[in-house]
Amino acid sequence: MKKVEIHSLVHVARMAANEPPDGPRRDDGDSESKTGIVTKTRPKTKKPNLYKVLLLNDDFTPMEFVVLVLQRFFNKGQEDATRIMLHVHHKGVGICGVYTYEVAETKVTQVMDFSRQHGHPLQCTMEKE
Ligand code: TYC
Repeated sequence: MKKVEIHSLVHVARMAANEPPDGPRRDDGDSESKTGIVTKTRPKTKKPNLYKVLLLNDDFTPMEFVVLVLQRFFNKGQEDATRIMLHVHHKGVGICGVYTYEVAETKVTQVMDFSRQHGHPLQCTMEKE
């Protein structure tokens, strides 16, 4: 009769119960019992890089135009848009929103194009958080 170590039996029992050798885990819903295919489920937790979109103050762009920009491109209401515009007016720079790279880049382009089309020197830029 072949000698079998107790811990090997535990290992085999866990395999039979479809548990990993180091103890039970939650069922991953991959139906290994149905398909015979073993997969690993690992939650994807990588956070995207985020970018602040900034408005810069100048002496010429009308306040109402800046408020319109904040409403149109940054989905701000009248009150928030006015607050951000006045912040930029007084401090020189302010945050319109925080977005992933491609969204931030699109917002900057939209604001720069819109401002130029209306003959205003309003500047918009982005910066990594
Ligand atoms: N300083 C401008 C004025 O007095 C208003 C303004 C606010 C301009 C914010 C740009 O990003 C800006 N008309």
